[in-house]
Amino acid sequence: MPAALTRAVSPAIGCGELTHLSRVEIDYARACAQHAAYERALADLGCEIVGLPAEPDLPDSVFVEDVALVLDDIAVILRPGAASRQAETPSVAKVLADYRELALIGAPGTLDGGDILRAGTSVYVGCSERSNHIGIGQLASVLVPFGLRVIPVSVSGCLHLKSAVARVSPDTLLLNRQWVDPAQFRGMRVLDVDPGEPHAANALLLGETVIYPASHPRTRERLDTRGIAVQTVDVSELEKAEGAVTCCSIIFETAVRAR
Ligand code: CIR
Repeated sequence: MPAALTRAVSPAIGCGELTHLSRVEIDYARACAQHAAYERALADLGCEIVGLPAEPDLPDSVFVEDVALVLDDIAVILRPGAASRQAETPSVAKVLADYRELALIGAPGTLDGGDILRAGTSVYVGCSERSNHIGIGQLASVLVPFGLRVIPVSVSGCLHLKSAVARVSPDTLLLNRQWVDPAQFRGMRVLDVDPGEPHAANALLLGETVIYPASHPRTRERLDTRGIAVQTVDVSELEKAEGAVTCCSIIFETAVRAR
């Protein structure tokens, strides 16, 4: 059974990091309701929710994706590129230690989970403002023994690689080519976001269904046309904090236990 590690929205979410967005007020109660509906969508698709309590002093801590990468063989505790987010890792590491052996990205390496996109044995990692070459090199060393190949990818104009591209089927990427060059992903089919919806690439593939933000209806139509099953969630308050659907969970198989 898959698990989804999530963390409740911090009451300080309005003070989080912003890189490409201007600050607008976030309705905390609405953000919590949207997060709860997101968790329900994960549960409806078969995930056991492993929920962490809110962290009042860590504004961005709902975006758990950025602090760990969990694979069948190992969990890698990342080192977020924003200093304000580095204290998010210990509580996530403590939970994941029940399920996997842990590896760590160490200083001066930085790596945000939002920059990591797995497709089979390829692990694409965005060279972004948050993830540096040292962190990417450390990840490559950790993953080689498990038969996984890290492929650094150029990305610009957005926060993370997965702001620009995400998987919507085993071999299809939803992608904004203004921010990432599709030629970097060999052997994958590409579905372009609607040009009027630049933030529409972030999608969470769970089994054969894509959890997808309600804010990108024209791109959603493109998914429908391709025959991709979509479960829409409203994450408008979390989008004001520069988050979307991949960043609010870490999905992993629980059947694989630490050896
Ligand atoms: C940040 O800038 O770190 C947060 N405000 C948003 C992080 C979103 N993370 C993600 O999409 N993986």
